[in-house]
Amino acid sequence: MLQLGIKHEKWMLLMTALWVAVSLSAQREMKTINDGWEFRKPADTEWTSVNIPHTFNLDAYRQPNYYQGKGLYRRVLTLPEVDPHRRYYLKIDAASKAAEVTVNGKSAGSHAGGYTAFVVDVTDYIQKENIIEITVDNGRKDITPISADFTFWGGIYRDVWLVSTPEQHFRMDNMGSDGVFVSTPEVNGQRGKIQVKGEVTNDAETAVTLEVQNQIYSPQGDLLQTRKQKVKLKAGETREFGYVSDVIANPDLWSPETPSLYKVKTQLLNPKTNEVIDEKTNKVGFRWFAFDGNKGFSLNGKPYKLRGVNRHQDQAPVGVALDDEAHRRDIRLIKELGCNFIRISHYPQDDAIVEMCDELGLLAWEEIPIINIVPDTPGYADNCELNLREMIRQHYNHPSIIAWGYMNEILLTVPPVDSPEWQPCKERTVALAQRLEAALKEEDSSRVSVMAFNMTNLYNEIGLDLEDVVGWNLYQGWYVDKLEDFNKWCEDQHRRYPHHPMIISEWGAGSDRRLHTTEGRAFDFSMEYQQTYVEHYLPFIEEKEWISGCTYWNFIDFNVAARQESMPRVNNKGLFYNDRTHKDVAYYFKSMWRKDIPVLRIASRDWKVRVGKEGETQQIKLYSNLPEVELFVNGESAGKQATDNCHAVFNVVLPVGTSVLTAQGVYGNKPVEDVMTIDFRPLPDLSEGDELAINVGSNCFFTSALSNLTWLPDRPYVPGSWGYVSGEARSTTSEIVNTVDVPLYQTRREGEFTYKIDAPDGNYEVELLMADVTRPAAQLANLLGKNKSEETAGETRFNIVICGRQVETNFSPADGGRYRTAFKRRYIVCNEEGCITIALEAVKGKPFISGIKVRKL
Ligand code: GCB
Ligand code: CA
Repeated sequence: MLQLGIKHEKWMLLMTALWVAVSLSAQREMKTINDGWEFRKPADTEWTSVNIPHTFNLDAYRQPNYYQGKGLYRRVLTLPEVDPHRRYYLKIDAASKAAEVTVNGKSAGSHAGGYTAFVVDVTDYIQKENIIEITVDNGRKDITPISADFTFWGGIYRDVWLVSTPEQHFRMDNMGSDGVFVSTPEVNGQRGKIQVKGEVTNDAETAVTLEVQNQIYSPQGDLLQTRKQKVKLKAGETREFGYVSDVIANPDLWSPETPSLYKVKTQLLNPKTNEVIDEKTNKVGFRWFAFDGNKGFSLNGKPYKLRGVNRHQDQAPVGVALDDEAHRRDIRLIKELGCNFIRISHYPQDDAIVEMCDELGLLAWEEIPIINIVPDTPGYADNCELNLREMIRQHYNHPSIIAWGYMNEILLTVPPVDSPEWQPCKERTVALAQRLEAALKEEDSSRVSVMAFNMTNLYNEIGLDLEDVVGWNLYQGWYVDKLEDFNKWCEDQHRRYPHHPMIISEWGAGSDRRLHTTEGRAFDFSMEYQQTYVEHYLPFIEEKEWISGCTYWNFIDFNVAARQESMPRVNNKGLFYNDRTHKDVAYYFKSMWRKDIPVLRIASRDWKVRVGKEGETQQIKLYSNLPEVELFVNGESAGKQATDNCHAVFNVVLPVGTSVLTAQGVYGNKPVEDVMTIDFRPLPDLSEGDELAINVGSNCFFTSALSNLTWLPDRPYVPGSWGYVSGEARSTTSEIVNTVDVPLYQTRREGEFTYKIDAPDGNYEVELLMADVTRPAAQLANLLGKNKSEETAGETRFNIVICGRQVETNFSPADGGRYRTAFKRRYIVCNEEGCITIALEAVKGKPFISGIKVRKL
């Protein structure tokens, strides 16, 4: 029996004392309440069951004008009891772009900003049975971003926490932060000190005296120092505390190579019982850094090149509703590439991201999304400042962060400088920059401020060069100019502004796995041009010590509902596909940036079906960090080559059929190998029933993901073969609808021309592909006018004559308003001349064709 040996009253007393002790010492409790929510849009009558993270914008995968407006969430929350001596909070890690929270029908709080966390004190509203309602709105124009090259996903797409604390606790209403801030006011190779600052709140109706205890642990887990301080709090009072540790001698320094983390445990204690009332543990890295206009970046006193990528946060099919493990997976991938740096672009991201940066060792630039233009909208600037301060307070304790950013390409869509709207716009922009720069420094003088410029010197001329470090977003050889103009731009800026440290914060080229070529060009979206582009930029960045470093644009192919190009709704400049599989160029970066492991990769990995003349050589590129590589085709050596700029190109003849390509090299004394198979197919033989498919107007092979048929690049006619006679190759970036083979229709030949295909006499099926793009769709400003050249005046009408028979008369591909709409027509024709001729005769405008397919019957 329980009472055995104890008198009943005594036992009761003991139990009561125990219960009191337990209830007083019960610390902060945190749990997610991500499950069991319901969602609807205002216009919906039905609620649907959802889990958080959630976004209501999966429509951004299907259409440019995705839903921007309100989204309603609700959930029942049942508590076993409500303790009158505890405080209750909801912590929402992100709700885009704004949120209003009600508990049991009463308004409990609201928030402006879609990328930072916020805490709502619900103590006054909470009961055992509750209905929590959160209304979000991603359509607000007073909250940044309002214009940018990514989708403004709406929803509660990061965790929702229920937090409860005793009546005394670290401050809970400090902009979504933990209320405890750690830093290293002194740090060098010999000495380091840790500072802890914070605030304690007493929500009780009586005064209390408490203790704040700070304990420092080494990276190995040994307790190094303990310090206690008394805090006296009146009823309802919030008070600061602060302390600087004793010297830690010869601290283990934090760096990407050695991400050593000390730990500071900050506890709120009941001085009488020593019980823990509240507790926060933060990780601290001892590191220091500097940026210099001439010498570049240095870490812990040594020159250090920043090597990184920009990271967007979406992944199909869930948009931005990613679980923490997906975020952590990304940081692992980035680290594995050899990066030591990341630009968390263009907005604050999940805590899981920054935590992983601390732990795996990635220096970080984090920013708020003020992009393209500063609007003249009431409240906008205030919200920007709020979001900046929130970001800094929420991620202040992360040693990985070295830079805070607040504007990206803020002059991209401003009115022309000679228009009357320019002056007020300029003043507004500069004023906001000055305001944010001051707020940033007030919040955190231990990090640098950054801003990303695009390709104009206007930034320097109007006073937007106020930040510590400038990020240049440069796309020469893509949106504008030639590859070499990138070098010129950097050199010119360095010459004119030698004291302004510089990071190449964006540079990139798009690529589409269906497009391949041996003559890559800007905007052909071939995998090969992306290779050429990065191979040009990176050595220059590496070589110039005055370039502090770079972040490639972008880590992944990411969703932009309004983007068109070869993969509508995708910005395909990624080093990785959106599903996080590597593109070829990822191996180039890895070869350049990792020397601790062997890297060897046969490139153009997606080009698995190659079509060509038998006996014709094929280019095979290897990416590698090895000095020498060898390629074997079906076991036979195609020679050894020294690598240059981390690659080597072999010209090999592939036999018809499947070939095994083996790349080999030696790392240390370990053999390294990479293998792929290529299916080589001879040019189609019409007499054998093959289909001849031509990607008219394009330099690229296009392999349809549906049929696997390869469309061959366009070429001039030579007897015994096929090709065009005259005409002009043209292309568009406009989206083409009613097809998945978009790139086929985005390139065309235009003018009065003839296509000739030498072929044995007989009956043929000739298919013509077309899409009228004379009225291009409105495009993103980021394309910098790349679509302007598309416009041709008026309507297009022409006749089509195949093998002497007029198959279309006064024909208009846009009939019925079919602009930017793919279609194909098949004609049965009889070839009696040993050559199929397709002739276009203009009636009005310029005739054109986008693709031709021929099959013998
Ligand atoms: C930029 C923007 C970025 C775009 C990128 C592009 O300069 O900062 O948001 O996605 O260019 O790909 O056009
Ligand atoms: Ca084409």
